[in-house]
Amino acid sequence: MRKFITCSTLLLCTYCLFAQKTDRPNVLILYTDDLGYGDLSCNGATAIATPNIDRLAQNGISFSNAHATASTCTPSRYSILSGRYAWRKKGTNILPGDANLVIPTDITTLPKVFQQAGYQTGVVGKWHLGLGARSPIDWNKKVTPGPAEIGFDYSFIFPATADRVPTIFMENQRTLGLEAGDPIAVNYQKPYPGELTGKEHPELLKMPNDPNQGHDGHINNGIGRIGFMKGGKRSEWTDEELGYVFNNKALAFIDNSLKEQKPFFLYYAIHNIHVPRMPGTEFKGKSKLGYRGDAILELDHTVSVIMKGLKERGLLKNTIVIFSSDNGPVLNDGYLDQSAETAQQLNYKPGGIYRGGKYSAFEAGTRVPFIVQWPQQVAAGKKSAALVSQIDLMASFAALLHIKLPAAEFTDSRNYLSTLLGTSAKNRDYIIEQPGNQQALAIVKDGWKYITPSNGPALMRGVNIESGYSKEEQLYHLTDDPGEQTNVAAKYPQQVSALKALLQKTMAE
Ligand code: NG6
Ligand code: CA
Repeated sequence: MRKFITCSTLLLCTYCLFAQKTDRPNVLILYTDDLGYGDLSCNGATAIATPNIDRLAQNGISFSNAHATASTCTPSRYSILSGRYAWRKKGTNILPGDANLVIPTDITTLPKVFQQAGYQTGVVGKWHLGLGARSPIDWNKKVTPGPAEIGFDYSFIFPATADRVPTIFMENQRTLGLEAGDPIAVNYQKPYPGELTGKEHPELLKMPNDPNQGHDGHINNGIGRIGFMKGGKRSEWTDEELGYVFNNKALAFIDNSLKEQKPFFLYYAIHNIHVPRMPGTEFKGKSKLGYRGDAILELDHTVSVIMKGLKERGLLKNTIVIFSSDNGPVLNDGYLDQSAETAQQLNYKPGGIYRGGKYSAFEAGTRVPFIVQWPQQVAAGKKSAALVSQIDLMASFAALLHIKLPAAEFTDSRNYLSTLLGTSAKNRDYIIEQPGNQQALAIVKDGWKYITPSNGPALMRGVNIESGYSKEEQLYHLTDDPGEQTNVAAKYPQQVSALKALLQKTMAE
């Protein structure tokens, strides 16, 4: 077996020659968590600088009307990986950390498309799509089905969110660092006798939770979490190491695919900037925006580490890098980390000009940063206002790689490759946006947006975000009113009927 060489100058080595092949570019999705459209300096933020992410935009194409399918995590991730709207399937809303896998193992998925094209596929970072097929999950054994069964050759993940138990890493679906004699047990109902909780022992917490929002169960690393856990003491992570560990695992996966002489598809689901925001110590206090801002700086650093890693391996030119987020921004999502206060002082708008945020039916819920860099094919410094959705990555990459999606299998994914690569300005016909409230949906077409009537408070108190829920029908003319200030449903009843009919038709498909 040949020894792998990491190089920046040996342009004639086999690996670099292989790396420069154009028919099967490497694909890296940098999928961030809860990052708002307005959280990047290239999208207008002034209170924070994100030079490394901005550089991606300068070297590629940046979209101003790109959407996750939902304004929360699990449904957006379900869609990007399966090419299907999550509202079609029950049980795909925000999952507890002990939920079972929600993506069926017998359907075509984004990573399976890459596998069919001969790629090495991997996921590193946050999972939050459930694991196993039976409850309770035995965390002390290999847990299947999981990433491997939906198309990832390699996985290095934490199971749910950083604020949910179990607070462990899993490599290829096995808990890392588990010791015999200290088995892990997890539940979301009641504490284990003898285990200290944040609720009873706030004096043990290094970051206070917001008492109105829970996060006062199991304590790991001085931070209260949602849910209860015992055992596995030496397998629990330290929040400050997450960025470092995931970056190393992402680069190690890339090295391994080079060794295998295969192109890679890496879905790097970056844990930042979800709560609890407890960035690496070197980033603490470095921004003007509390730990949320510090987490953005750490995220920007992650992008620099990964991009430098690609460059050193001679992979920059022929790797498609996609940078995006799973849903819009939230300031107070359960911990008192000064994010809301500092944002108010600096009049900082993480959603940019868009209304609402995470969980919301308003635009800031799903309109997220979206950048595509591919030096070999995509012109640098482009901007696109085309309507695009993460749900289309599956069909678009299938088209790029000449993989035929099974005609008999239903998906919502469509081929918009030319728009994504900037050679066309073609909009997606329409998109459907799913807020946290399962009763509501929104549809956007030709600059108009209709939100279905639903129950629910107009202001989500805990997180202090406008929900976009109303018992009235809502219609916004996004082209003239991107901030969704004026409901024009009464003025344009025909638009309302047309959008409503299209939504109903899609839901019936
Ligand atoms: C909510 C949590 C929030 C966050 C979110 C999931 C409460 C009160 N809030 O239920 O802190 O964990 O779920 O975020 O429990 S997401 O980005 O993974 O969708
Ligand atoms: Ca999220």
